[in-house]
Amino acid sequence: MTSTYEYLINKINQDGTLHFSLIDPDPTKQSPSKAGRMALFAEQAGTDAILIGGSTVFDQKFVDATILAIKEKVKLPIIIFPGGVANLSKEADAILFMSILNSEDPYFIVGQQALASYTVKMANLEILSTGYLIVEPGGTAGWISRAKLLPRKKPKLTAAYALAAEYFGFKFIYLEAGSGSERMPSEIIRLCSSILNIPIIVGGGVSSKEDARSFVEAGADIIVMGTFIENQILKDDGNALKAIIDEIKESSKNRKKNYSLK
Ligand code: 1GP
Repeated sequence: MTSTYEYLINKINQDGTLHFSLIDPDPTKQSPSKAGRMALFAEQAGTDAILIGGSTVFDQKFVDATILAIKEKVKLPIIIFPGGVANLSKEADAILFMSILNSEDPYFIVGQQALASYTVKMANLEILSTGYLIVEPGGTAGWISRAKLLPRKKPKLTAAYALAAEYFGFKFIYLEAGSGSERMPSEIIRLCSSILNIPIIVGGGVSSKEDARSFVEAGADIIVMGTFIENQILKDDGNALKAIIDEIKESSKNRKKNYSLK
């Protein structure tokens, strides 16, 4: 059986930039069944994987219930994008096992990961090790994780952290501007893309075809959208999302990336 990692790398190499739909399992946002419908529309719109995560999840049972409801509706890989130790579930296919490399607090760099590691092992989740970098303005993720936010106007600083992360052996880099925030400057993505040999995930504030196209052109390998999906997808059955994903696929189809499996 193909691993989630192989699926992602092969798809990036063959198709170009991928799209991930982020669904927050926080029950104050939506019920599990509503999350299932959101995922179904996202799948029909052409998304490549479902991310499950949020900064304010405090009980694993919501994560389990949300994933089970989504699994009833879609065939896509379901990947945990943990906001903290409670954001785990054995029902997922894989987890972005992340270190927030520019946090000032070791708890967010390796502490909570160590505390969660036995649970992750027992859950038999596939590990997608990810160096997570939070750039200004950083949003809730930046505030909670005590990040020393990377400056928007100094791309070289983010790129230096990203390169160090690759040298440490992380399989992915996640450039985060903060959910619902001003989106990542293209210059940062461009510089990282020019020096890294691992895929770049970018998220925060993507809400239009123009945003998506500029990220593709800068070299993003995976574009994550959460807030837009949360606000829009049940209103138009995923039509607006489909237009953005079509733009991603169209603008990245001729680019050539050839990542090797690590
Ligand atoms: C959050 O980058 C993601 O980590 C998604 O951000 O909610 O702004 O799409 P948005």
